[in-house]
Amino acid sequence: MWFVDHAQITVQAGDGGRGCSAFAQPPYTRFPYPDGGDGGDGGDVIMLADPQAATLLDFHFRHEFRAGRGGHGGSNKRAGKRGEPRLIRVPVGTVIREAVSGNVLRDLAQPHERVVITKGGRGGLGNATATEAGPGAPGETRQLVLELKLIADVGLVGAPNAGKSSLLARISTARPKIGAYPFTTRYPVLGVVNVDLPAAARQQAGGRRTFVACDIPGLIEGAHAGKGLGIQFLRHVERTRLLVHLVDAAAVDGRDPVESLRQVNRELAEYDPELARKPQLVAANKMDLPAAQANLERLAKEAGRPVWPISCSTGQGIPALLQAVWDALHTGHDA
Ligand SMILES: Nc1nc2c(ncn2[C@@H]2O[C@H](COP(=O)(O)OP(=O)(O)OP(=O)(O)O)[C@@H](O)[C@H]2O)c(=O)[nH]1
Ligand SMILES: [Mg+2]
Repeated sequence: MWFVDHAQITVQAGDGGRGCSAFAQPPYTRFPYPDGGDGGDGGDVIMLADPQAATLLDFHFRHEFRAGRGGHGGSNKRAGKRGEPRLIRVPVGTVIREAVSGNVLRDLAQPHERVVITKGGRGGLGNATATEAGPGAPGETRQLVLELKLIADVGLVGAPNAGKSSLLARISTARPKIGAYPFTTRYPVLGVVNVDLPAAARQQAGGRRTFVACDIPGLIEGAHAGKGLGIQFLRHVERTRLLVHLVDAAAVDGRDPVESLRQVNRELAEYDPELARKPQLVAANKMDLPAAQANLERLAKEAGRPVWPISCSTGQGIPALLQAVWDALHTGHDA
């Protein structure tokens, strides 16, 4: 499933430096002559398709990027320094549009492809080259919209009301609808999840620190035969690399969590055996409620491996779950 990550940014190239107006008069000469140097050109703003960038998440926090201005010219024909260029790294596949017109300026489809998106202003000429020293030209400013199509890495599955949307809302900037009734979620929602990683782990992952999760409607008995809503959307999780199976461990709506786990897995297998074989992490949600504790061990027994106790209300256990998701994505094994 494709999901479009958007960001809007302003980029400003550097202004050109001022040309210098100066006169030199060496000893024993009658007339001074002009020797003012040219101003340096302003720096360009360059966008680069970086294979290590995965999402546009960084641009949700930083919107303005500027390149350095050119240095002013000096006497003795000294030229001003060129302004520092500003390099903006974006994921491969980022489409750059002009915000106002919506026109596509560039589609950075190839790794390491780069484009000068705004040019620095030319430096002004000094009076050594021109009759009169001039100011530098202003750097170009542009409002840009960045767009990136993403594919989900992780699918969130579970019975209705398990807390799938609550989890996505907690771990990403996505805002799926949350409600204490089944089928609150009526269509898939994707979110970019930022994982807090130690530097070493990040390096191991090639600099990446985000993954994309997909929240789909809850799965009920008979889902594979079209009951409920979830089935229409299972294809959206078919291409994910990992499933996080959320269970309401506190059985708020009276359904036994172990039975629910079994049920949803059965529906996955009926829909597509491949889906049931996909690496799966089981997360026992609603651990803030006292009733949940007693079901933890039973759930682990049913799953045949440890489950991740979490609470979307308090946030407990979520960093550990994200770490496990991360490890599974980057080692190719489920925990
Ligand atoms: N106490 C408690 N309630 C929770 C927790 N997580 C979710 N809930 C509540 O459970 C209900 C269902 O949450 P949702 O996130 O909408 O569940 P869902 O799995 O997305 O449900 P569907 O979209 O209907 O499949 C809401 O009332 C949430 O507030 C939790 O950790 N503790
Ligand atoms: Mg939901």
